[in-house]
Amino acid sequence: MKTVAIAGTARGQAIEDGSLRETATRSGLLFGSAVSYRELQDSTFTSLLARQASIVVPENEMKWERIHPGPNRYDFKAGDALATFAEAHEQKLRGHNLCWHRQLPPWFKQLANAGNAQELLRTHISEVAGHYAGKIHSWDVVNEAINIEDGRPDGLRKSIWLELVGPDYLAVAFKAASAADGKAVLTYNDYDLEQDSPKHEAKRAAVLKLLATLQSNGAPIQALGIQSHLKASQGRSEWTGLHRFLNKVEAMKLQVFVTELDVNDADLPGNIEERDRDVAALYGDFLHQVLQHRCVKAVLTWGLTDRDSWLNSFKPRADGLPKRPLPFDSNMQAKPAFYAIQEALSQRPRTP
Ligand code: 9MR
Repeated sequence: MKTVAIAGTARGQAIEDGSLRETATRSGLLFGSAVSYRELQDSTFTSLLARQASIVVPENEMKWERIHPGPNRYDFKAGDALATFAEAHEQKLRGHNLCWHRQLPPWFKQLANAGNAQELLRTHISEVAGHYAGKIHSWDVVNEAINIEDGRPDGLRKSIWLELVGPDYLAVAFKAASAADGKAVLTYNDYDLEQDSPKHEAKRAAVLKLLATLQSNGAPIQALGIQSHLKASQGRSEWTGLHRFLNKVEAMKLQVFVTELDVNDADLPGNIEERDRDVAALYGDFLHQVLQHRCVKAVLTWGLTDRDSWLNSFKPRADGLPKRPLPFDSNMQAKPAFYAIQEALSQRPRTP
């Protein structure tokens, strides 16, 4: 791995007053993070969020199971709370997400069938995107539709949507989102697109095909979200595949958002200084690379502090130590990752 992020730590400390929000703004970028409704109740956290983020996204609160708990019942309370916070702090708001195979409510699985699924999808999108119309910077319209392991030639995941609606469900979702909210940047969002590995290369190829198919079917898609859940143990990378991929996405006239960035330190030794250094180095290296591409307009981490990272509840370290995947630690103090992000944002090449 390059030493750039380590140098960034030293230099970063001299400019620690610059928040990530301000630094991103100076480079013509948005920086922000995913937020949970629980975090929004914590005033120490919300001061940090207001200062550091110019864009926010609800971690779970706009997903089907939360926002559409009954066939004819919508619950906008938690999503509205974040929308109000974002407005009060002049932050942009991402919507996540309108169509996914996970976090569907129990009623959906009982009620949905091949005869009504398309209509259920359209109605949901019309209600939810309609409710937030005018307030959303960008919607993740479809999330994680590719799964190479499922073995289909087009790479599409054998999801409940594919099963009940067929491959057209993606175009249906994008058209419904566009009808409900003509202003939001309509985005396709997926993971495993970053590394120089055969697995990620196959996924990049399938995503490119998917984007091209959507465009040729007249689906109103304007952006790609690369989730960027990175692993600190992945080792050195030239990011060759990612560069080629982003050039192609840019040629398709799509914007790109880094939507869910974090660095999983699962396989690093326990020592905190070493771990923080390696996590920061990967943040710095990755962002220096992707921010060379003019199509990349926003960077969001999946959470702001280690305290609330999904990685700590879902996939604990083998030694039981808490993971440290985000720019702020559990006491909301900036970590080396903060300075690495700050430096990468500040070095974004200027728009000509
Ligand atoms: O961070 C989210 C976690 O709280 C949820 O329980 C989980 C359920 O699937 O989803 C997590 O967020 C995911 C996001 O919505 C889509 N990309 C992967 C994220 C991490 O799993």
